[in-house]
Amino acid sequence: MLLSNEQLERYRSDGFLLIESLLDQQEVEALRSAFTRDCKSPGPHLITEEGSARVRAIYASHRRQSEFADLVRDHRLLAPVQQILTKDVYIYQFKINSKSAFGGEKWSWHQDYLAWRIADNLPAPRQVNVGVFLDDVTEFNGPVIYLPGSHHGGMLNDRRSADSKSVQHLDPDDIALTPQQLSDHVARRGMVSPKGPAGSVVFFSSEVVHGSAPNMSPHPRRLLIATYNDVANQPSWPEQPRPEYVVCRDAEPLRSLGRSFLKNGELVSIT
Ligand code: HL5
Ligand code: SIN
Ligand code: MN
Repeated sequence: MLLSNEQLERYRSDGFLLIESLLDQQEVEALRSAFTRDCKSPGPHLITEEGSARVRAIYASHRRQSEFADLVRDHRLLAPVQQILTKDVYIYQFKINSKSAFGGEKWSWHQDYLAWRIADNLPAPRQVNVGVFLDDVTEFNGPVIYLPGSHHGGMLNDRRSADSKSVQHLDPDDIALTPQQLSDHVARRGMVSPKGPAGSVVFFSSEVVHGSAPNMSPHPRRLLIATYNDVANQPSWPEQPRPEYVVCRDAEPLRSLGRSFLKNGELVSIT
């Protein structure tokens, strides 16, 4: 699977690109079961909503469940990432943001690369995020909203706020845009929230501003986000590097499976 020149052009201009129904229903089911299974392994990689036992996010599932280990090598995800970024890429971060029905909380407006520059000394914004919809995404269940073109001007902020929302990871709340910054950007090119059936995929830049509203609908919105980084762009590790679940250490270039991750029900084991 390769992106057309027109799709590449859209990614470069907007900072994101939606491909509807890239994965089929059987594959989505397999990923959902792997997610449910993974949520049963306790640890700091599991982040709950404030004052609740509900899962807000879970990190590094690709290190524990083969479905995800294979998915990140699936040619439908990896080939476009290589086209956008470079041939040698690895997984920098893997997370599933689970916005549950009736109360999944918001994710504040932010740029990802700022988090990684502050927390991990990541030298350059040479990442592509791949967002995989594990549920149908509609206007009702808290879709991610992007500000098209906002990846062109570099980082809008330069520090983390003093009060941290979560110690396990850097919550977008801690690096959120000001209302003024947001209004200025929206006045330029507006806001877009890609929607589509489960199995749809959004490729998005680590510089594009994005955020999402709470989910007050009766439908969950589970979103898997795999962040690929250029192998030549490793963090220069700070004195106290963050745990491996939030910044992956395995920087071996990923090799494509050359097939869909569930072809013939086949899964390769975790490496
Ligand atoms: N939670 C991530 C981290 O690395 C950063 C956020 O969406 C990415 C801003 O801790
Ligand atoms: C994020 O940027 O990681 C959060 C986006 C979302 O899950 O809505
Ligand atoms: Mn983000």
